[in-house]
Amino acid sequence: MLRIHGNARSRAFRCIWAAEEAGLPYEVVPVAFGPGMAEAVRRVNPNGKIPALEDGSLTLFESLAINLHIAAKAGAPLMPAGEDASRTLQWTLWGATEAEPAAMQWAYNTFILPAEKRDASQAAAGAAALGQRLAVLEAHLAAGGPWLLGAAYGIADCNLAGVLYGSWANGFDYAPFPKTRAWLDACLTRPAALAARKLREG
Ligand SMILES: N[C@@H](CCC(=O)N[C@@H](CS)C(=O)NCC(=O)O)C(=O)O
Repeated sequence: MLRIHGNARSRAFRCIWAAEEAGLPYEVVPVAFGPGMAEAVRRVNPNGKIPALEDGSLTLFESLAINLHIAAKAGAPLMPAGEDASRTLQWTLWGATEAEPAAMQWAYNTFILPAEKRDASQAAAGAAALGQRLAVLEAHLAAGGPWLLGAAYGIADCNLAGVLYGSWANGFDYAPFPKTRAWLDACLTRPAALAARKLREG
């Protein structure tokens, strides 16, 4: 049994989604935001953040690493073999290091921080940085698709769409990126995504 520590309004959303895609039994060990959260989870995540995963004797932190683990347990097509395994790592790391910092800069200054703490110039800088990355993704999807690795949906799609979910759900302008928009729509309306979104969005 996968034990996902966190809550669906956190990055645990991604892991719930991955567990749903994998069709593996899982439970969410609820961890609420607020004072004491870090101490409550430090046993399973020394960073004091959520999510964390327990799977038997294994404990893992980092949402996207957790998802790679879940997909590896499920096997292909969620975690493909050979060169597509390397492409899966590429898009997952690109999501974490290229797309996510830009998306979060936009998100913090658009809807996460209280209104009086938002900085419009930071939001614009985040949007511009995210747009640069999305242009790369757009060209990739225009050359192939419908999924990141071609014909089969995989954990690379779940991971990158999970990173972009906050911008997709909160009004980022995807109009200049129609292929990306269509791909995100397809990812985030899969039955597994809808199950995770139900926990997050109510
Ligand atoms: N890179 C980490 C980020 C984890 C993270 O920042 N989680 C947030 C919730 S989405 C958190 O625990 N924040 C509480 C804090 O930073 O104190 C991951 O993807 O798992």
